Amino acid sequence: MKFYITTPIYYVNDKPHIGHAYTTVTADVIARYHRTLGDEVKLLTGTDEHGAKIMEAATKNGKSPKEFCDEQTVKFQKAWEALGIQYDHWMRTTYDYHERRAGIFLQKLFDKGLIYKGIYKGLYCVGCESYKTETDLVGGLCLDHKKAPVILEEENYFFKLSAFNGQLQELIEKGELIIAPESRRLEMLGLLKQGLNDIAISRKNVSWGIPLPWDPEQTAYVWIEALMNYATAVGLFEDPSSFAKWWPADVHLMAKDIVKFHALIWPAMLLGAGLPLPRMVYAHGFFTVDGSKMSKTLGNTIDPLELAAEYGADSMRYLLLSDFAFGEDGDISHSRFATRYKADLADGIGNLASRVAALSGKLGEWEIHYPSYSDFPIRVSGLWSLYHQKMKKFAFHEVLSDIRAFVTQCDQYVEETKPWELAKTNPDQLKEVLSNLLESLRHISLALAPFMPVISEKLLVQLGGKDLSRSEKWGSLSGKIQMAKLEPLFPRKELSLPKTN
Ligand code: ME8
Repeated sequence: MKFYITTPIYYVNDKPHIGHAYTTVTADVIARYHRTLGDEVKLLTGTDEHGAKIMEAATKNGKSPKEFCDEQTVKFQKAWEALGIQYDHWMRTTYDYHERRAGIFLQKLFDKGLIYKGIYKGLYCVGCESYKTETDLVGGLCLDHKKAPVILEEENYFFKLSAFNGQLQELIEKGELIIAPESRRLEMLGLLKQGLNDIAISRKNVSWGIPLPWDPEQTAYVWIEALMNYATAVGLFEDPSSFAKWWPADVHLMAKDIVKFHALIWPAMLLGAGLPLPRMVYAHGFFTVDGSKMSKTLGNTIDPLELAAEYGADSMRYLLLSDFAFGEDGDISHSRFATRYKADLADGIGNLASRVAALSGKLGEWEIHYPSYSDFPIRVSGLWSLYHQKMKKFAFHEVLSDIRAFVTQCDQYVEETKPWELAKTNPDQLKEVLSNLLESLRHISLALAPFMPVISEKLLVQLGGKDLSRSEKWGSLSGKIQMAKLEPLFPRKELSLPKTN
C-alpha cells in the first residue's frame, strides 16, 4: 500500500525551532513505522517561501527574497537531516513546478466561478500572515505576535468558501473527512455551525508571490498557494500517473494553530477543483517550554540542533515524543529531559543492553537455547499487538511507556534469575536466561526503530549483524551467537542545559 504523509511547510523567516522539529520528527516516526509495515511511503516536508513576512525578513537581512530563501531552506534541510528525518520530497514554494501548478489550480477555481473580485477592509497581522477580527486581539494587539495588526483596504479576489459550508459539515460529520483528535473535529464543526465567510485569496501590493494567471497585478495569498503544495508535490495537473498513485494524502500533520486552513479551507479548495480530499487532518497540541509560550517572534525558541547535540538525535526524538500525549498540549523542560535521559535511557534501556551484552560476551561463542517454559513469548506477543494498535492511533507516549515497562520486566528477570551466579553454578540455565534476554532486546530494538533508528540499528547489528531476523515472532533469534562488548548506547555525561535564545 502507498502511504503519503505531509508536514506543514515552514516559514523561512527564521531558523527551525523545536516546534517545527516536533511535528517533523513525529511525521518521520509515522513514516518509518509504515515502512516497517511494508508500505511504499512518501514523506513530504519543506519550506513556505512567499509573502510579506518573508520579504520583510529578507530585506532586514540585506538580501533579495530569493537569495534569502535559498539560504534559509538549507538550514531546515540540514536540521532535519541531523535529526534523522528521512524525507522523500523537499518542497519549496518557489520551485517552478509548484508555481506553475498552483497557477493552474487558481485558474481552475476562477473558471468555475468560485473566485470573485471584492474590496477587503480589515486588520492583517503580518506575523501570522492572516486577517484578524477585533475579537482575536487583546488590547489591540495580536496575541501571538504582541503587535498591532495593520489596516488593509484593498481590492482583492475572494474564494467562495461559504459555498462549501454544508458539504464540509456533512463530510466531517460522516467521517469521510477525518479531523483528529476529537477536540479539533469538534472545534471545526463549531466553526461550520457559526458559518464560514468567503476569504481573500490575493494581495495587491505583495510582489513576492505567485501572480494570479488572469490578473498578474495581484499575487496569490501565501496561505492559499502553500496549501496547494501537498498536491503540486505529487504531480498535480502535470504528472497524472504520479498524482493517481499518491493523491489523496493519507495524513496531513500539523499543530492546532493552523488546523482551520487544513481542515476547512484546503478541503473546500479541493472540492471546488473536483479533486479528492485528504484522508486525515491531524492537528497535535502546542507545547510551551519551561512553562512559557514559545514563539519565533518573541525570540524564546529552542534550537533543535543544540538539543540534538546535547542528547544525541535519537534520544532527543525519544524525549520529545515520550513526554506528553501526542495531540494534547504539553510542556517540555530541560531539567525533565535530563532526568528522563538518565532514568529511561541510560539507566533503563542502555543499562539492560550493556549488562546482557557483557554476560553474553563472557561466554564467547555459544548457542541460543530457550527455556522450555517462560512467559516471555506471551508478554512479547501482547506487547506487539498493543504496539500496532497504539502506533496506528498515534499514541506514541503510550507505546514508549509500554516499551519501558517491558524493559523493567527484563530488569526484574535479571534480578530474579541472577545470571552472574548462574555463570558459576549452572551454565546451561544461564544460556536459557540470556537467550530470553537477548531475544527481548531484539524485540525492544525493533519496537524502538521508528523512534530511535540509529540506536535500534546499532543494537540489532550487535545481536546478529545485518541479517538478523526482523520478525515479531518470539524465538527468531537463534543459532550461534558471539557478542562483542557494547559501547554504551546512552553515554552518561554531564548534561549542560541548552540555552533558550
Ligand atoms: O504556519 N508546539 O508555518 P510555521 C508544537 N507556513 N508545534 C509547533 C509549535 C509549538 N509550540 N510551534 C510551531 C506555517 N509548531 C505555514 C504552514 S502549510 C501549507 C503552511 C509547528 O513555520 C507546528 O507544526 O509557522 C505548527 O503547525 C507549525 O510549526 C507552524 O509552522
